[in-house]
Amino acid sequence: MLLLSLLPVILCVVSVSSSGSQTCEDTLKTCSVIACGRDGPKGEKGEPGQGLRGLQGPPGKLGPPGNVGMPGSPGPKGQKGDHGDNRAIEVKLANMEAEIRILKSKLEITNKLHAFSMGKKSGKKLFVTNHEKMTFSKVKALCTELQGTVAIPRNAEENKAIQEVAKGTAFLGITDEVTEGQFMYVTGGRLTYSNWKKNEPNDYGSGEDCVTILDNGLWNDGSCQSLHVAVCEFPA
Ligand code: MAN
Ligand code: CA
Ligand code: CA
Repeated sequence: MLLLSLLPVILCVVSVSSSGSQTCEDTLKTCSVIACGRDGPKGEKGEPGQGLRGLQGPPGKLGPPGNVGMPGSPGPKGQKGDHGDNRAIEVKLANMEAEIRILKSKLEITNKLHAFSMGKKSGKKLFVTNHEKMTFSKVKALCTELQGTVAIPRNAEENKAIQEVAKGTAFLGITDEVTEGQFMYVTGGRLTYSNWKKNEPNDYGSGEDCVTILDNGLWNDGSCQSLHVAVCEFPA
């Protein structure tokens, strides 16, 4: 029926050829009726149409969280913190102070007991010996180490005390080493008391510059290199 209605129109017959320049579309411009051959290759996608755009749809669903990023650069230095807790050290200090108080009172008792055992009398100097015999310089060094001095009798009472402690010839803290014939205390000063034996001091032989107390309590000048009992004195 359609074919019959088109009959009066000029019939164009186009043979399709791949090499021919005239296409079926070109022919369409000049012929009202076309009888094309086999289908040509598919044309390129056309431009979007000019129709009205639909409204924008709702936002999609939230995507999955991304990977953990790299660590950032260090922040600025903070302010200085508070002082630490000193309570532990304060407790330790209090304990140590309590311990020192206990030790002090124990030492006081120990010192009293020691003085008592040494025959110490209140207000009197203490004379002590280990009964060892040695040169005068050794006696000086020993007494100094014990924070004492070589025994010096300043009166008859002290002379007797030293005599009783020594129980033999002992060095006294007196010499004429500086000026011959001028006896001085090792602690300084000239003699204020003496108890020389008859005919002493005589600076016998090649010289005698040290002073000894004999077992009878009398004094003799003797060699500082001789060995005699060491007696030290400690203040009253
Ligand atoms: C005698 C006396 C003393 C002297 C001694 C030395 O006892 O001459 O004066 O100091 O000998 O050993
Ligand atoms: Ca002398
Ligand atoms: Ca002498």
